[in-house]
Amino acid sequence: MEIKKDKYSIKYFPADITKYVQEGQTFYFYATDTVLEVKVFSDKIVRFRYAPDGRFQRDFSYALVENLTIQNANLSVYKDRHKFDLMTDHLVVQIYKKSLKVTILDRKYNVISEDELGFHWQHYIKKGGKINYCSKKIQDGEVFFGMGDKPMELNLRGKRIENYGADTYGFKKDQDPIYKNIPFYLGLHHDIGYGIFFDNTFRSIFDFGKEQFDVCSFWARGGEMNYYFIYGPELMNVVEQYAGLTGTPEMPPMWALGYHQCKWSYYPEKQVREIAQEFRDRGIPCDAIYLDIDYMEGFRCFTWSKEGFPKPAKLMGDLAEKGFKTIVIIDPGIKIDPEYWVYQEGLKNGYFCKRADGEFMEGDVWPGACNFPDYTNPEVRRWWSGLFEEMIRMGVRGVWNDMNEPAVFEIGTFPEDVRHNFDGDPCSHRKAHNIYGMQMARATYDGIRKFLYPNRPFVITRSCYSGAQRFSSVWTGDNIATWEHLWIANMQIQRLCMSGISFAGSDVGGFIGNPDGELYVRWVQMATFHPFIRTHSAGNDPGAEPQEPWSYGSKFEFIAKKYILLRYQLLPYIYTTFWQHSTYGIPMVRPLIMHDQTDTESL
Ligand code: NBV
Repeated sequence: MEIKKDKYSIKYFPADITKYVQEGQTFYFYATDTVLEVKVFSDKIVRFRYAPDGRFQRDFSYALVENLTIQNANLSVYKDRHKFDLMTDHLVVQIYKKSLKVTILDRKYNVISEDELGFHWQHYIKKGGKINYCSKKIQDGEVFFGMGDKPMELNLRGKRIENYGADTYGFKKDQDPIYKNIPFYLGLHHDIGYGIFFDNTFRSIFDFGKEQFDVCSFWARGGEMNYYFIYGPELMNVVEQYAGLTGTPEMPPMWALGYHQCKWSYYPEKQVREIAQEFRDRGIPCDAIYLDIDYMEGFRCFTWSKEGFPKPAKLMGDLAEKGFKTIVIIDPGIKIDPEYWVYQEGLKNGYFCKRADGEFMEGDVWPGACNFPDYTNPEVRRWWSGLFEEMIRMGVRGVWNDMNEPAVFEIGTFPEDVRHNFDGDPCSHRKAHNIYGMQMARATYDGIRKFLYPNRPFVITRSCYSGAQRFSSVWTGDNIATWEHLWIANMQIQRLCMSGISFAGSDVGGFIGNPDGELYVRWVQMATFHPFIRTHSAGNDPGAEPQEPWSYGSKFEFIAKKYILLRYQLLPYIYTTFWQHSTYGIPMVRPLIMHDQTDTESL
């Protein structure tokens, strides 16, 4: 029987260029129905955007800094029978008439990046829109880095990576996706480093030579093929320029770089006080103590447990006197409870996400059945940021955003039909999923920043998209107390730093399970040199042992203390490193490859 290929499984390719138009630093190449827009952002940054049916979508990005300025590039254009050469002071961008293929070279005509099939697409009849692909040749000896928090070897060559953030309790080495969505990678070959930032919030996939040894491709199930090419040639320079596009954090308060202590959960307040006192009695510096979900009344955000934390302002005041900042957790799930003011406000104003047919998005999380604010709506973000006023007045000094992949019990995350405002261009969850956590962190940051002024804000988030570093620090989620996870955490922090997110740390000692004294102190030693250092553990788990610097006997306490003290000795240096990061986008932790990129084995 003859199998007919239906039009939806066919991959389509652009036709040949028939005309081109230049408008300043932007070029349009027309190939029958397909248009390629090439926008030169600087001598080293070029954006490629494809409209397969001739119509571009809204040019909107959550990732880019506001008011991104386009730098004047010294541009010239040459044409021959086969192609157009767009020249800047650093690059030669060749657009081939055939199928809109792109090759990018340096000014010595070394190939940096060369399309294999280049841009092509498939109709996505099941869900709507198109699956937009781009494939490039892998150059001899090429290695790949970046992509956020992936818990694997630094070099991604031979791997396939996916971005669709997930709540991945006890994630394993090589598990993918996990919490974060950073569609940015760096390539390095022949001592030439470059970056590709694929600014598409749909589920995206990157294949670094797994399917075909010598082909690197990336695609997304919706949206547009819209990517930035960033030329180094130094990897350091690529990361700096990526930071120029997606931003860097403001300077944090100095205390945020000190040692932090956390547990799920210190409860009731008596235990918080005891832990704080232990630190002071033992002369172990500690700047922040965290309250996990049990500080709330029935897990209702912005409330306090009457039993466990009857006088929160007094507690936080007393902690402040001892030199501790109090950080509280806030999740996105708002308990469906007609008596609860946050729920009432959200409901009255229509701030919660709805399903396609108009019902509210309802899902179980810690408080039981919940609705979820639509942080992609600017009005919702304003409301959410206002909710922090009272907390700050009472003494909260930082906020911890968890479960914002978003996580929902039983079903994992929101169903794809859930609707979002997406800053005025409504869409389904397929498009908003990867930026949900980032927009939550943004709204949280706006509130903390406003109400803490003139003090500096501190926010930490589990999920994020490119650009979230402007608003928040991150941690790597629910890791495990094993030696392998110690290694994983070190890879994740280096990878995050290369991916524009420097203010990052892991749960010291491991969240799940109990480390022994040696593993715990090794973790403290490592985290001493990570931008963010916080011990955290699932203390509520059956069989969980205490996880504080003194929990493993005096020998290990001595070592943990020694390193925490070293951290404080290094604070001026770490603070300066943060300043370099904040000002120039220089990563705070730099893998060896960033110092000697001629040696691709030096990882
Ligand atoms: O709020 C409880 C935990 C938190 O301690 C942890 O850091 C988060 O990653 N949270 C996850 C929810 C429960 C995890 C099983």
